[in-house]
This record gives sequence, C-alpha cells and structure tokens, in this order.
Amino acid sequence: MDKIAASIMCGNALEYMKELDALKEADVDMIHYDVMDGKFVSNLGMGLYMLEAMKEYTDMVFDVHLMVVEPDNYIERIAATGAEYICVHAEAVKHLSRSILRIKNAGAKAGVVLNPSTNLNVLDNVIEDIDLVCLMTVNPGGSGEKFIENQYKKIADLKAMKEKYNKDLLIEVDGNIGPATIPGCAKAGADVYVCGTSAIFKGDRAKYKPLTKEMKDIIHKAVGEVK
Ligand code: S6P
Ligand code: MG
Repeated sequence: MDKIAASIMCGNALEYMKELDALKEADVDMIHYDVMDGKFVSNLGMGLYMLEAMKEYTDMVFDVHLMVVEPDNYIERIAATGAEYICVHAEAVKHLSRSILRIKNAGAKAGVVLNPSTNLNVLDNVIEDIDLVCLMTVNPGGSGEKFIENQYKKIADLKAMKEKYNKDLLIEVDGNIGPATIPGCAKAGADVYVCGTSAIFKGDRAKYKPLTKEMKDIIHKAVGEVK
C-alpha cells in the first residue's frame, strides 16, 4: 500500500494553516502528528491545544503519535478531536492491551509504536486487536536522523505476522523515510510512510505536491505496480 502521512512537526510552525492547506492540495493521505513530552523523549513538541485547533481547521485524517510517558491520560481528549488513529508506544505503557481497548472505546483506531530496539513479540497477544503498527526506523524524539538498517528485516517480519493474524493491519514506518529508504520499506511490506524532512518538507510548499507524487511513484516502482 502507498499511504503518505506528512509529519506536520516538520512544517513551518508559524504557518500551520498554510502547511495544512498545501498538504491537502498535495493529496497526502494523512497528517502524522508527533506529541513529545520531554520525558519519554527529551524533546518537547506538538501539544493537544494545537491538535484541537488543527482538527477544527481541516478535515484531513490524523494519525497521532504519542511519545509521552503516560499516554492513557490523553486518549479521550485526543479522540474527542476526531483524530482517526491514536498510537501509543509499547515501551510507554504498563498495560498495552488496556491502552488499546481504551483507544477503541473512545472511538478511534488503535496503533502501537515500537522503538527500533523493541522486539515484535510484544505484539503477539494484541495484533488481532489493532489497526496500525508504527515501526520507528530511527530512535524517536527528533527529525533528520539516520535510518537504522536492520529495520528492513523487522518490517518484513511484521508483514509475515500481518499475513497470518491480521490482514487489515497497516504497517507504518517513521524516521528518515525518503527516496533512499522507501524502496526497501516498500519491498519489505510497509503500507504508510511518514514523510518529514527526508521526503516532503524541503522548503518550498509549492513542491509538496510533486514530492508527494514522487514518493508514491518510488513506492509503486519498488513493488512493481504501475499507477
Ligand atoms: C521522530 C518523529 C517522526 C519525525 C519524522 C521526521 O521522533 O516521530 O515522526 O517527525 O520521522 O522525518 P525525517 O525525514 O526528518 O526523519
Ligand atoms: Mg512520529
């Protein structure tokens, strides 16, 4: 699959309305919204007031990536914005199954995020209950990091689990996703590509549309599809 999730954290913070308009015009499939609390990761970024304002402003699909120590505290408030996907780090919660149920009970789709060093076996008993797994292909907390090469195999291993246990699961990849890394991710089985500074946010908003198309073309070429 070829879904592009634009990482809004990488846009111009003084011009988020223009950024959202340009990304909609560029036909990105969703907005990837990174929340950082300065504890789970050292960085701070993208709070809930901003999410509420953005969701009020645009009808785009949002995938909220919670890089916070106690994500359960925010689930209902995020779901109330209409955010479609709420994603918690397996490393951040004590009771992963409970967090997943809480997201679904709040009316959103449930995602689990794994750091590069976290084994896929944490998904063993929840994979049938979730809508998305986000594999971090860099360590979380910033942008402009280098892709960790052993993550290609992890994507392929997750794809095998998906085929066996949950064919509707979306496999998302996040971190240094761009022309150099998309082919390997696509061949391994990724569905959703978080595009930040490596892919779309390279300055000029007028380029978002051709860059989004370029990333989709790279995905299609890698998997041998002509669109
Ligand atoms: C990283 C965060 C990501 C970044 C994105 C940046 O902690 O979860 O979503 O915003 O990966 O993209 P890039 O191309 O600069 O790595
Ligand atoms: Mg992210």
